[in-house]
Amino acid sequence: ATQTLAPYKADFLNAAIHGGVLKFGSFELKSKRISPYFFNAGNFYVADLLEAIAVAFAKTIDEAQLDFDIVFGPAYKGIPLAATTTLELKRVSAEKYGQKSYSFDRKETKDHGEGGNIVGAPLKGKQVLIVDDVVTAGTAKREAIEKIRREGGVVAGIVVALDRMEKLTSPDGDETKPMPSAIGELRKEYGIPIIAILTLDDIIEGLKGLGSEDDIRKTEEYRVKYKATD
Ligand code: OMP
Repeated sequence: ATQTLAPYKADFLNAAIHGGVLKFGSFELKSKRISPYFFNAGNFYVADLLEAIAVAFAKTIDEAQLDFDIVFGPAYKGIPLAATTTLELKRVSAEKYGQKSYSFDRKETKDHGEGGNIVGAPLKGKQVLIVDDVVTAGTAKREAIEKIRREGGVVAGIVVALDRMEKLTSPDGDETKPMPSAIGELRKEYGIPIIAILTLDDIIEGLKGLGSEDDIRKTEEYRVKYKATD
């Protein structure tokens, strides 16, 4: 399939590759799978790159027409994403987004001063949109959802920079078995929209012309091995 990427996705992919956020080589994931590529959102610390990711998140959120009050970034990597995306959304449309807020969680409970587990907009009774880096198994997203619910917020959806499109590991550990996707299970379990700026399919598509033959081949092989059935 020769589907060309939307310009803002291609721009984002370009920025991620040139900024060293998307790397090729051999990386062990949290899941222990060995991946030929790795996306490190912690490397978005140069102003141009920070702008590129905020623009891509804002565009993705605006196009999906998601209804929300607060952009929530799980600590730590989600924090600058939430703040910059909220600001960029206002640039997209001050009318639609000028009154939106952002917030994030503390990793440790603060018991002095103002206290509480949330910094930024209080979540109680609000529609909360989670922004985060990568979905592989979805464990980190589950934790964020539970945290928001404990604070009385309603999770309106999740937007991530990258959906790796990976299947869950079969209960018997056999990685050759077809399995549904981590992201699909999250969608079903919580009944919320989960969208990504880029998917693994987008990366492979966008890499043609950008990446080395060897990186593309290895990434395609990885996709065959770990892609989910849905
Ligand atoms: P879960 O999908 O909730 O398991 O979270 C995936 C996490 O893995 C991310 O939040 C990262 O900490 C890390 N990760 C990346 O950052 N980039 C990748 O390309 C792959 C992973 C990963 O280990 O799967």
